[in-house]
Amino acid sequence: MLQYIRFSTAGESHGKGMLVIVEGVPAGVPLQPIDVARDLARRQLGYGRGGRMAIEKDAGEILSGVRLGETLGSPIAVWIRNRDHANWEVAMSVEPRQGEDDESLRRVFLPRPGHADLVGMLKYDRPDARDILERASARETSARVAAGAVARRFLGELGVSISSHVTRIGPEEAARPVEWPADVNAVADDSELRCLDPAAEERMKRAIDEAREAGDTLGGVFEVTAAGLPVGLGSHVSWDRRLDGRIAGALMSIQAMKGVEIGLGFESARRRGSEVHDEIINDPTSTRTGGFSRTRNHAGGLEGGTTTGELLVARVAMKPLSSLTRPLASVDVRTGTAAEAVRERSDVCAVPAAAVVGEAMVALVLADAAIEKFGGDSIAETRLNLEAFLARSASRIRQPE
Ligand code: EPS
Repeated sequence: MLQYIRFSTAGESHGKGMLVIVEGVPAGVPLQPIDVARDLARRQLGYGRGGRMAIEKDAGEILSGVRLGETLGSPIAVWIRNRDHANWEVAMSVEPRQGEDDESLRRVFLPRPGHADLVGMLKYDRPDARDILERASARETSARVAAGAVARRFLGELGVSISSHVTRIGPEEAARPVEWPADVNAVADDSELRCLDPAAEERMKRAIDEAREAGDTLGGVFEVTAAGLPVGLGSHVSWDRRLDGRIAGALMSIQAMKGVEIGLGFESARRRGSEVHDEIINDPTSTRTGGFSRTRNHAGGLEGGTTTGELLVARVAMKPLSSLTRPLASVDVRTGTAAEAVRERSDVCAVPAAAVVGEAMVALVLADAAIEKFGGDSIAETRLNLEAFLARSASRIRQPE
């Protein structure tokens, strides 16, 4: 499917830095360095992160596509420097290095189970797993978050806001809030685990401490929500325009993600239809939903691959990180003999950071779907088209006799 807002990232974890180019954002979107820096800083947080985050101070430098605080409609490039590169200049040198040994080049011959190390070495015919793991690293998500910050700013101009929170770390699950906060991110950003349940958060932190002491790692589940969406993004007409698939694909593309649920998700497979589907009521005041609303939101804001205008809800399962300080069994690829996998410095748990990356990926998909639906070379044009569509939907509504 043609993408209207596209982005590409480049960069290795311990190379010079990460670069992202975002194309297709209309002109006139207010965008300042702080918009990017704020999300990059949020991605660096979270209880359970390792030593690397003390080194990096990601802010991102906007290189193009923005002038005097507004987008120009041209490609937006953002550069994120890797401060840690100063410690890796030999091992990550672009030029060949003569006379260096395996240790100074930080070559890796002991692939980690669960990581891209082994399949990447085989696929790309590389003798050194460093050639693979540097790009497979979730450091790349910093570039996605920079792109997502641009998409978020664009969506903000259309009245759409995106939040995330963590619902599970390993065995510990958060209770759903009795009263849902008006601004989920305002509450989640104040929590070390982006968790809305303070009691569960304490248990989660203990679980992370225990995993760290055991030389192990923990995964979890986070939820991304998008509020203020208009009805009609995505489409039922072709498989690749269905928004459920586009959102799930984007979220599953994040390193270490193993599952995505929309709305009630897997639970809907256990229930009868009458206990799943959200009944429709006439609601002329609710313009974003086309003048109708629902008694509940099991659909998670999507029906027929199209937004309903209700809250979009996607939950994502993250596996435990595959760099363990107490390594699993592997094979030395030089000799074929059994050996422990390499010990790489890493995080014990990165679910809160992954939630911020999830926000970015959802923002990028929704921004793309918004341009697909409303077009516009300027944000003013996009907004006019959105308003005209909603006015047209409202004009169709019949008041009950
Ligand atoms: C990562 C390993 C760790 C993480 C890194 C992802 O890096 P290092 O090997 O330098 O300790 O800190 O995440 C980031 C650098 C980041 O910015 O999120 C990995 O192997 O995927």
